[in-house]
Amino acid sequence: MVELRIERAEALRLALPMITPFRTSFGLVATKQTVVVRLYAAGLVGYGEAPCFHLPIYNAESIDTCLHILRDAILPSIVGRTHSGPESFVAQYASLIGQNMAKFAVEAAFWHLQSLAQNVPLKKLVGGVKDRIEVGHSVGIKGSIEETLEEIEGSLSRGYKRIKIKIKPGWDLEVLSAIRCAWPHITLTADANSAYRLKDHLFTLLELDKFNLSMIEQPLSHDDLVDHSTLQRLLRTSLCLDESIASREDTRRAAALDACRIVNLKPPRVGGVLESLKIHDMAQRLGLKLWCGGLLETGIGRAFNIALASKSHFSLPNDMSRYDEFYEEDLVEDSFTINADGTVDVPNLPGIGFTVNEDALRRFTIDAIHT
Ligand code: OSB
Ligand code: MG
Repeated sequence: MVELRIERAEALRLALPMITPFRTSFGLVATKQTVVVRLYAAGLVGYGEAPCFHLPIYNAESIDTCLHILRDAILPSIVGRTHSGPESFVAQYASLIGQNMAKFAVEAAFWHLQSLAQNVPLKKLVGGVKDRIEVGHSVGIKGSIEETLEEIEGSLSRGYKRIKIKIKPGWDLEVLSAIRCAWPHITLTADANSAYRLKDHLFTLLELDKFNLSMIEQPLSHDDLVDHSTLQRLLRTSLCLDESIASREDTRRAAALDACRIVNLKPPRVGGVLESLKIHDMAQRLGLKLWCGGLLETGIGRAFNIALASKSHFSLPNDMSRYDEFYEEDLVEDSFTINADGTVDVPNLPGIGFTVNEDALRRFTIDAIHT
């Protein structure tokens, strides 16, 4: 790592209209807001993204809390200081409780600066080893089963290797039966975003075993490892935790309780690149399978997910839909494409491997903070 003095910083609030609104059990996103952080050092610009939601519906953060914490705590703690590497950088704001997406965005921008200053690809810097990663597409809750089958047919034809559908009580067994009827053999998963309770929905949850799903993602509450552990004992299908895993400690606890067999690692949810690297190594040590999830990031956030997903222990297809499944336009000029074999190439260029489209960034920005 090289010493870098952060001269100034910016946090931009963006509003990205979605081509079709994305519905999960926790609500509807029609315009995705996101935060892009820019850090300036040594004549270079580093970018990071905090893919928060407009309200605390996925985790406890929102766009407003993220901007508040960046403006009033994180950015002042790092600007005007010289940092010898990511460890001492994150130590500046480590006393803050939570605020993981805000923390991730600034740390990501610092890793971007490091990769530019050292003239190496981000993939190298984080210990990535793969040239290509497998990718899947996440299908929101639709108005009808027909619409769901149509979207799946489209994304399979565009090369995605695995389909994940969003489920909730009342939108589960019937839609899954219809999908399995149409495609008995595709790699299929279901994500409930915490919509079920063991005491209310045990029968339905056990029925999910019929569909040969490669996992069931976050069926129960984010703070309920105990009930996840009970459910995992009753199911043949592997459980995967998303919202429940906000740190390496959560990963250790989930493994100790056998609350899941698989972890969906989202770098913004766990608050950093360093924390992601720790969870990667811990999952490997504890025998948990790993893949990289998404939060409807633009090409900026996806670049970090791709670099991390190129590490050795990521073994299942990652949520890495191309921007045009969700948005008219990306924030990078050279968005990744999906190869015919359902993979995405991991860039080998110095930096994040993609060129930020400053014009698009300006057009979608609705507010900005300067430190
Ligand atoms: O739970 O994985 C999730 C999108 C928004 C919030 C939560 C989730 C998702 C997705 C989309 O499933 C994944 C993607 O970014 O492609
Ligand atoms: Mg999920």
